[in-house]
Amino acid sequence: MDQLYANVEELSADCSEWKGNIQISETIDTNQDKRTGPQLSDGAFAKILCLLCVFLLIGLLTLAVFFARASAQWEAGRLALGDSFTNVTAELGHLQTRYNNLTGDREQLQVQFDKILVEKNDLQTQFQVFQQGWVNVKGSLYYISPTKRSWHESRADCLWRGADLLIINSREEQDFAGGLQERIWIGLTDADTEGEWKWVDGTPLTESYWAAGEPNGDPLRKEDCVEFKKYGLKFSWNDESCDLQNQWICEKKPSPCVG
Ligand code: MMA
Ligand code: CA
Repeated sequence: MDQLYANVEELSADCSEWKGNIQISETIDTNQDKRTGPQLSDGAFAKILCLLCVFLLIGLLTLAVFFARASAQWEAGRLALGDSFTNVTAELGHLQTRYNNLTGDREQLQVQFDKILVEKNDLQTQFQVFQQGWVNVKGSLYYISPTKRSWHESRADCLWRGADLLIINSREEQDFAGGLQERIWIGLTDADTEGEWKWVDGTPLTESYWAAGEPNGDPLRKEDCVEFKKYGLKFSWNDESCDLQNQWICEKKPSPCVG
């Protein structure tokens, strides 16, 4: 028990000491508040204000430099953009010119293409005609038979081909048929009226190339049809029996080219 009282007293003594300390420190703190707070001197305040002004000035100068640099960069950028715009405009002009030229070229090529297409179709038609045995000479098509038949069978073949036996109405045609160097039937006959020679289209004979002594109209042979016989000569025709087996020549005008 005595020990207990002794401890309490000891604690009480410690507490008193601690309280004393607190009071001292409170006194010290109170004294400090009175020194640093409201009692800032005018000189110190002016110094701080001056310092703030210096910082502000430095800040303003920094901003001014930054603004000047940004402005210069912006101006440079604007000029570069202007140059780019000028270049792009010039390039656009060149491209427009090139486009116009190419359009002109394309139109010319289209015209050429159309012409070539027409020529190709024409050649194709001619080739087909040639394959069928026709040759084109000065605007007329001629078919020379590879075989021999009578005059009437020969004419029937020409009609079947959409043509008729050759009617000679120019010196060129006479020379062309004479140049074939064969006995060949042409579209001339006097079968309707003896001695009255007519072409197969019904027109009368005006320009003739009879061989010497022809037409002799041999009554025994009933010579009502005309052939090339003396083919090496300008005057080469002979009247012959229509039943003789000869080659023949058909003639027709080319049909207009379609497509
Ligand atoms: C053949 C015959 C006739 C022709 C004479 C020409 C013999 O008959 O082709 O038509 O007139 O030859 O000599
Ligand atoms: Ca004769």
